[in-house]
Order: sequence, then structure tokens, then C-alpha cells
Amino acid sequence: MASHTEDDRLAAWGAFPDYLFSVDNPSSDELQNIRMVGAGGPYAIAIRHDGTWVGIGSHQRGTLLPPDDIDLSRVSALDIDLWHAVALMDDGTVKAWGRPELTRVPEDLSGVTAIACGSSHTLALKQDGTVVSWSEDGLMAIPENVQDIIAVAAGHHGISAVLDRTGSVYVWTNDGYCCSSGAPDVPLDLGRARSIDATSSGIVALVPLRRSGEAAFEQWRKSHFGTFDPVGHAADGEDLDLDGLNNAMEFATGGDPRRFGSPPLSVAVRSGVAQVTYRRNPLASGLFEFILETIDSLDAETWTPLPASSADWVTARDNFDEIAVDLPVDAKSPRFVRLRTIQR
Ligand SMILES: [Ca+2]
Repeated sequence: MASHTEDDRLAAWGAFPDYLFSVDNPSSDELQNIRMVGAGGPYAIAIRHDGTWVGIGSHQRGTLLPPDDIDLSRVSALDIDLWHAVALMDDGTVKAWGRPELTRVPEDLSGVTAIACGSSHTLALKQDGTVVSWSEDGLMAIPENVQDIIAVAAGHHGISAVLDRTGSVYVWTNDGYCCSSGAPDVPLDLGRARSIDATSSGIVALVPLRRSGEAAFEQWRKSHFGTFDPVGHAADGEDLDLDGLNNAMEFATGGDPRRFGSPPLSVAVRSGVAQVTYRRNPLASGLFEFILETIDSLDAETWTPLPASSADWVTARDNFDEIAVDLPVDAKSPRFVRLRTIQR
């Protein structure tokens, strides 16, 4: 770890394993007047205001030492991994050094605003929100749907992660296999993320702390309406398919807000007992309270909540749980039942 402090000194901490070779261990005097720092893998490079530099950690027998022909005073971002380093220059071009097979920056690459260096590949983010990626095998494919990108991260084993303008995070690996979501062009099920970074063993995403179920509700809006925010057709009170269930109720009961489907509550009467069945989205149960209420006449004003019972039958279906509750009924007098969902 290395950190650039407010008064331009460098703080570095961590441990270097014994198997690393050629370790730089500068004195604190050398770590003054630092303009920026790039770190990752076994090495950190601190660039001073005068364009000189100092390194900390293992430079891999010289592999990670900056070559003389790069003007470090013009570096605006720097990332390092096990065997190569990548610098974003102030004119939007990219320089790389380290193992030769990893440092073949694509010709004519320009307009770059951010870079990320993995152990075996590199990512560059361009001004237009597109991403360029390369490894020792040349240019790497970028998944479809990955556009309007604002941040990139690269890990080991060819893992790439990007954050788009809406807050969706996409992750993929060299061979197109994705470890978490199953498909590289499907965003991770995180809700809205603020930033991403990579470690040697995976990807880290910073997501706002929310109540249980809120991230799932955001993701639900995104998959049905293309936005994380409760606006327009995605607002909680909207009912696009005109089935009488607003979006909050559709999410809570595992419904499809764009398709008129079966109601979330049904009743079957058998020999003096009404079995009341309703759908509950397991992802929503932390955010919504589900209350069954009964009333004897629709002219009456007060609905009576049914006590939650441990004897309720719960059956897990694909997208929801089905809750069945037995309700005694008298054949001679009507009884009505309704389901309320209250956002906590
Ligand atoms: Ca609806």
C-alpha cells in the first residue's frame, strides 16, 4: 500500500514476501515532494514534482523501473501490477513498461482518460466512454452493452471490471467467462455502485450502504425500466401494465411490472377453511412488511390484520415464495381478505 499525503510526503506500508528480489527501500528523505504515486503488485513508484521518481518494494529485477525516455513530469495516472506498469500521459496517450509481451500499447491509442493494469492485461478508458483492452495476445474483446463507462479496474487472471454512468458494474475475464453474473454483458447484481478497484484476487466495488432489499429494488427497476432511480415509469406508485399493482407492490410480490399477470393473492375454499395464498419476493422481505387483513363487510371501515403464524406454509418458487394461510370461514357470512405491503 502507498499513500500520497497532503503535505506531499509518501506513506507506504505492507510486507514484502521473502521470495521477492531486488527490493527498493528508500529513506524518508527520498519520499518528499511527491506529486503522485502508482502502486500495485509488488512495487510502488512515486513521482516527484520535479519529474524524478523513487520506488518502493520489489522492482522484479528491474522490470518495473521506469525507462529514461518517459517524461514522468507528464504522467497523470500510473498503475502497476506484477510484471508491467502503465502510465497515462497528460495528452491522453499511454506508455507502458515491464515485460515486453505485456507492454504493446495499441497503435494510435489516444483520448484516454483512465488506465488499469492487471497481472496479464491492461485496460484503457477513452473520452467517449468506450474501453480498449490488450494482453500479450493483442487486443481483447469488450463485451457488448459495455458503454458509457466512467471507471475501469483490472485484476489478476485477466479479470476486468468497468463501472458505467448509471452505476452498473460489469465484470468479465479473458476468455469471456464471468465469475459472478454468468454473462460478461450482464451487470452484477449490486444495485448502483460508486467506484471500483481490483485486488490480486478479485474486484472490489464501493456501493452505498442501504437498507436490506433496497439494492435488489434498484436492480429490479434497472432490469425492467433501465434506471436505478424511482422516476418516470419506474416510480414506486406507477402502474405501467394497468393491473392495479403499483411498482412497489409488483416488486414486493415478485410480479412483472410490464406484463398483466396473475394477481399476487388468491383464495381457495375447502370444507369450511379458506386457504389464502400470496406471493412474496424473498429479496423484498427486508424492505417490505406483508400484512394479510380481513373484514366481514365492505361497508365496514376497519380491516383486521391476521396475526403472522408460524404454521403458514411457505413454498419456494422461481422468483418468489408462495405463502399459504388457512382462514376459518362460515359459509353463511361473507369474509373478505386483502394483502397490504408496507415499505419499512
Ligand atoms: Ca402493475
